[in-house]
Amino acid sequence: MKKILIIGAVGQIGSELTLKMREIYGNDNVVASTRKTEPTQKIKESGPFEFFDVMDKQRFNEVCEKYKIDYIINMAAILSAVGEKNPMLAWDVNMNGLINVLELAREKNMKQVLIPSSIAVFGPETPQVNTPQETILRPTTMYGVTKVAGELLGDYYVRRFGLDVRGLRYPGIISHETLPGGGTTDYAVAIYYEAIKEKKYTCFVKEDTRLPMMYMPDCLKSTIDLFEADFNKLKHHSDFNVGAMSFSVAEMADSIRKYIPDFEISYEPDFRQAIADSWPDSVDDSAAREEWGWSPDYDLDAMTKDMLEQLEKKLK
Ligand code: AKB
Repeated sequence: MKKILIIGAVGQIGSELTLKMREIYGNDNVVASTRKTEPTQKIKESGPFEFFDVMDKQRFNEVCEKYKIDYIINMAAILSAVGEKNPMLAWDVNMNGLINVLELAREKNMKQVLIPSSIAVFGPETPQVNTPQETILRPTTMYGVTKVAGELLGDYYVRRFGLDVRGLRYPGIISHETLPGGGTTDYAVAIYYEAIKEKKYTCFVKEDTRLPMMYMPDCLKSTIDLFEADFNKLKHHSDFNVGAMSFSVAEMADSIRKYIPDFEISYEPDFRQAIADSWPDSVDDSAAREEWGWSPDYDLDAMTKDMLEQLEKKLK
């Protein structure tokens, strides 16, 4: 049986991934960890949980020994907006944390490391529409710089040490369980919360800002499908484009108005506009489709319907 450690298990994706993987691989086989944020009762009660800082290699090693970990999923990261406020923190967590994960996995002959990347690897010189798998990677954020370096390091460990490292470039992820923290695409979550609470939302990017996005069920599916993929069939490793949908903020507002006709939106762009403008509108994910069968389930309207239904129950 696989023994899986999820680092960053209290964040937006980590919290849902932990519960989903416990369902699939057995509660005791999925260890959740975080640096200091208190986990939810669901995470604490459904399986093993450890507090540790990925920068503390000795303690990290102790946790891996204790549970005989042979698979690591590293969800810990400082995202784009917080990373621009504190670039050195982003470098420290995203790079020094990552190198500890890769080194420990190499030293302990682990079976697999999965490290998410992001559309933040792209920059203003990258083709914006249907962005190819292989293209110009010149990001303008520290988060993007660390994600490009992470992809290169992951592929280096595959080539140089034969370690099985995998990663996918997440678009903006939309979900209703745990709020995202510090990203540029956070508006695409906040808009639904505010639609239910206030029937209005002031967006920090302009109405025609269009980005690739994905609903959480597809995010979990893509992560677990890549985790399960046959290594011998992979031609790429740490950098798979994964697409699901692509829409502007105005199109999101129209989709919400199908369910909340008097929803109002206004715009006050801030520093995150420049970050959003440097990222693609949509991505070409044919490598993920060919190499491990990627195919998303949700489009904008299906996601809007489900988000509003779930948040209605949660917030009212
Ligand atoms: C962010 O906005 O920083 C993240 C991402 C696209 O990786 N959600």
